[in-house]
Amino acid sequence: MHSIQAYLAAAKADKSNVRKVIIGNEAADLDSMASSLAYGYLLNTQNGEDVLPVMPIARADFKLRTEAVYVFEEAGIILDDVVFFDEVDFEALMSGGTELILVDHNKFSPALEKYSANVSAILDHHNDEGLYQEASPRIIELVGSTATLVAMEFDRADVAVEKDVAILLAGTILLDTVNLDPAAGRVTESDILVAEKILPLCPLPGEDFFANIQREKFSVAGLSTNDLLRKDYKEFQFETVRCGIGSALLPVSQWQDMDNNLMAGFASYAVTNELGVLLSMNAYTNPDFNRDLVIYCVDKEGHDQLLEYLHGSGLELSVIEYPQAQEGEGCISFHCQGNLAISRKKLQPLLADFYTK
Ligand SMILES: [Mn+2]
Repeated sequence: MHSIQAYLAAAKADKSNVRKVIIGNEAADLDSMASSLAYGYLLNTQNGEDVLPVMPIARADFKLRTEAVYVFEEAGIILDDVVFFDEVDFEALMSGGTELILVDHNKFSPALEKYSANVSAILDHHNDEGLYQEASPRIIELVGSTATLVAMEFDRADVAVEKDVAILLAGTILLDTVNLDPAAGRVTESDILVAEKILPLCPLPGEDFFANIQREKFSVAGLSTNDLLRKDYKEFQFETVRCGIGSALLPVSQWQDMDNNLMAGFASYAVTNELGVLLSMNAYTNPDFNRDLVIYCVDKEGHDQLLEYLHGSGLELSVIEYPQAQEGEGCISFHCQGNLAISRKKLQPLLADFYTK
């Protein structure tokens, strides 16, 4: 039987001779990964094409994409047969003329821009950046999820969507469109039409499947402090100060229960990434939406100056007491952030102002 699993195993076995690579965007979200697997399978089924989906993330980081771990598992995907970015010699493939199919983006990240000449096809739902005009097909439609466009390609090619592909695509569409809810402003007519066709092929009703995916997305079970910091992480260089900001989806109090020496975890993360400042913006719903902020600096003076500045910047911080003694280099403090409107996007320019004055 030609299953997606059989396809992946065969594609992996032949990975160094592959003629086409499919890759999603650098955020490596479920849409990027599931769409590349399903689209590769379609091209292979349709005309025996020698095409390899490559996950745009290192294998060790995949476990941080907890919703993808869950959906892949439901679809019966064996991770050993999936190829991750650190498992191919991308440079060698590209210089050997391997074609690139982009899914879930239509413009390369700066790191991959040099391979622009290899782009041969695009399937995406972001704004069209107008690049790679010779790509064929070049399908860019502003639907809720690339997975919807992949499902439409199955239709066009008259290839049946089997249960495993249905799970991958439907799970992605539900996540991306917030369970097809018009109030979330993501879902389009195409997403709904596709979902109506493929959801009945999934073992769980849409409602339950979505609830599970959502629960897995926010699950922090089994993640270390290092994992929680790197799961959704951005780095900024402000003059001479290198600043990292993580975004963890749990309350500080819960994190303190999971790790009784957060100082050590933050300090070692800062050393590894050569940071002067490491912040964690914690966002969670309990049952209302809340924010907490962790501030770590390599020196106490820097910490106190930054805290004073943030107090004057409208974050409405109040201290969360920390029960355990902290051991390690540097200075750490924990706060409840009363001003919920200040996200990482808004904090970044405030920090830029502070460090470049
Ligand atoms: Mn997407």
